[in-house]
Amino acid sequence: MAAVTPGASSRTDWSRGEIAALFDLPFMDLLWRAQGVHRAHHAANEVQLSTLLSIKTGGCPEDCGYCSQSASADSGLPASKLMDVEAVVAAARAAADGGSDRFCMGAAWRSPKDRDMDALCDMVGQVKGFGLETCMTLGMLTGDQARRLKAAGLDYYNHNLDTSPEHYAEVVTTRTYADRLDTLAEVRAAGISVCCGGIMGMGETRADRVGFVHALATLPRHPESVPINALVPIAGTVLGDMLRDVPARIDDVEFVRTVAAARITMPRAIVRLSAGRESMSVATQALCFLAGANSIFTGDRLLTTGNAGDNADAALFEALGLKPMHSEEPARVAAE
Ligand code: SAM
Ligand code: DTB
Ligand code: SF4
Repeated sequence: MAAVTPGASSRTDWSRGEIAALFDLPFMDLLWRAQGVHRAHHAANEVQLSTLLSIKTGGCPEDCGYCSQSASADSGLPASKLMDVEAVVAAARAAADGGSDRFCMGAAWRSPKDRDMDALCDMVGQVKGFGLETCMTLGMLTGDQARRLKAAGLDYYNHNLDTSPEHYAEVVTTRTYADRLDTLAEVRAAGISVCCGGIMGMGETRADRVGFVHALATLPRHPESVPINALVPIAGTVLGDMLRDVPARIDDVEFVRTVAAARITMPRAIVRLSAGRESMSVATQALCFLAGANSIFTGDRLLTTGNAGDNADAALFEALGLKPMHSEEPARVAAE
């Protein structure tokens, strides 16, 4: 593991102009710089492995334009209730047996109900028992809910800003950027590590991608995990339908530039190459790793859509000489 400079703290005063200048660099210069930052803070060829499970699927009252699980989407996805604790624990055991480090449980809620908290805390406690790191993404949290999850042993909370503040209202109207920032602050205050990123390819401009990276890199403290998703266009969702007749997939080079900008501005974060890998070539994924991505979701399923799958990932790791990271993030966070 590459050493982290003791006492060094990451800059949180990036300007939009500085980040725009990173995006504007010649591609090779940008990758060279990103790889240098990466090697100064992380092991060069190690990739962290996370596994997702949708513990409560569909019927969500929010109107996120990308999401199959919104009740306002016409994606044909039936709504289900919160899974039983035993079924979640069985899936976590399988993830641990498969070599995953972190188990991320996602629920299609605007926010959890207080009556669900006991079951959620039970899940966290039991999943930790397999030696897995725990992550949840449940929508907005109150401070009290965040503290309860922390007490149960929750390591990470995923809550994405998704795009720039300016573009946000084009994507979701049932909540605001400020709502997202409020939950992120509650998660931080509770002492849970933050996982926060976004989706590229939602019709945003370069300036929006700059604004998105700026929003993350100027949080009071950088997220420990930054998932960068490429939009998975899903029929029946606002964005899936709107982008059907245009080149929906974000340009590969622009996607890699976004990963590199995240790496350079948030040097200690684990940057996750998240949704969208299934339709990405090995070469593009390799460029993302070169640009500083060092985490993926494993398995053949994300929440409701397909993922590259273990066989494809074994071949990817073999081809690129990558090996799984056994995460030391909590120790590093504590040492800061
Ligand atoms: N309901 C919770 C929330 O929104 O915070 C958690 C679940 S939500 C599905 C988690 C994240 O998945 C979203 O914030 C979004 O960034 C990502 N996501 C959802 N649908 C996606 C899609 N079609 N393509 C890419 N990323 C997607
Ligand atoms: C994140 O940024 N990506 C993951 C995780 N956080 C929860 C979710 C991706 C979902 C992709 C679409 C789906 O499978 O429904
Ligand atoms: Fe609901 Fe989350 Fe999907 Fe938005 S992204 S509709 S909040 S499940």
